[in-house]
Amino acid sequence: MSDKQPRHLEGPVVQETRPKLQKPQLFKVILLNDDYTPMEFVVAVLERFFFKNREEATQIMLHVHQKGIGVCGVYTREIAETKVRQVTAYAKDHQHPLQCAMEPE
Ligand code: TYC
Repeated sequence: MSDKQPRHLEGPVVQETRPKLQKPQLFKVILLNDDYTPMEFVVAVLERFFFKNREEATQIMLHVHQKGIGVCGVYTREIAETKVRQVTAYAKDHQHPLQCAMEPE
């Protein structure tokens, strides 16, 4: 005779659930200053691609203008890559030398 009871007569199965999810690495998308891109164009970029309002966009643009570099936003890798690509293409399209890049947080 089997010494094992049927499953339905045994105690509950308790599964240890320790979430093993990693937080995604984040990247800062940055703008670099230059002498030629019009201030108004940089403000428009910050509104269009980073969803800043006019006031925030102006502050970020002036920060970059004065300090040489500034953060537009922080995103996961693929979003950050897309922002950099979009801004770079948009600037090139308008024949401005505006440089956009990303760096790990
Ligand atoms: N320095 C530019 C000017 O005086 C303005 C500017 C600001 C350009 C920010 C690029 O990322 C930039 N017209």
